[in-house]
Amino acid sequence: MEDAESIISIALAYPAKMEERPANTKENRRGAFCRASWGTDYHLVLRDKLQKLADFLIAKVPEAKAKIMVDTGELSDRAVAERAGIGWPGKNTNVITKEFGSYVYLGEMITNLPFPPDKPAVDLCGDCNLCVDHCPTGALVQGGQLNSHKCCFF
Ligand code: B12
Repeated sequence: MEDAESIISIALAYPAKMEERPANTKENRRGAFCRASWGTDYHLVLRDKLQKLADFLIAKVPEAKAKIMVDTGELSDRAVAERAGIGWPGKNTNVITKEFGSYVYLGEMITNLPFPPDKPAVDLCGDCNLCVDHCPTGALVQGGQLNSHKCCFF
């Protein structure tokens, strides 16, 4: 967007606890899916919310333009969220928010509207190293780096 003036950054928390966890028994084996994959695809949920926000902005300011991105856009969602004060870069390599930890999805909207910028968040991790110490595959190294060969993704 040639006349871009600001980026609106959003985070949406996802459920981190299952209310009724099925038991893993010999007769009924269950697998485990990462929390980020539970429920409706987050790309659709965040896009829908950002579209509602864009519609609202355009209703208020008819010349407003909006370009929405969730995960697969041109931008680094974390870099945007960190600069907007949504959270700080955690040692688990995710953006950590004060309210929901790192269990949030990120998305953003580039606009031609000049909004005043927010301040980056303060890093509250300090000496805490729990995520690095407890990563089941030992993929988190040196706080803020991920060894992709060890990540369960691969
Ligand atoms: C590639 C990718 C992956 C890869 C590689 C992940 C990795 N750790 O490198 C794989 C497939 C493994 C992956 C996995 C997951 N991902 Co992913 N992924 C992405 C994607 C598409 C690009 C990230 C990227 O490499 N960017 C390029 C690099 C250069 O930038 P960056 O990592 O964003 O870092 C910037 C800043 O954070 C900062 N920075 C980074 N590290 C550090 C360290 C320090 C010390 C400092 C000061 C700054 C700093 O500098 C960078 C440049 O400005 C983003 C979406 C997007 N478009 O951004 C989602 C994204 C990062 N993933 C996300 C999620 C939810 C996951 C999973 C939890 C999903 C799951 N199924 O479990 C896992 C988490 C694994 C993990 N611990 O990281 C979320 C993270 C949300 C959050 N709270 O931060 C994102 C933002 C998607 C979204 N829109 O919500 N992912």
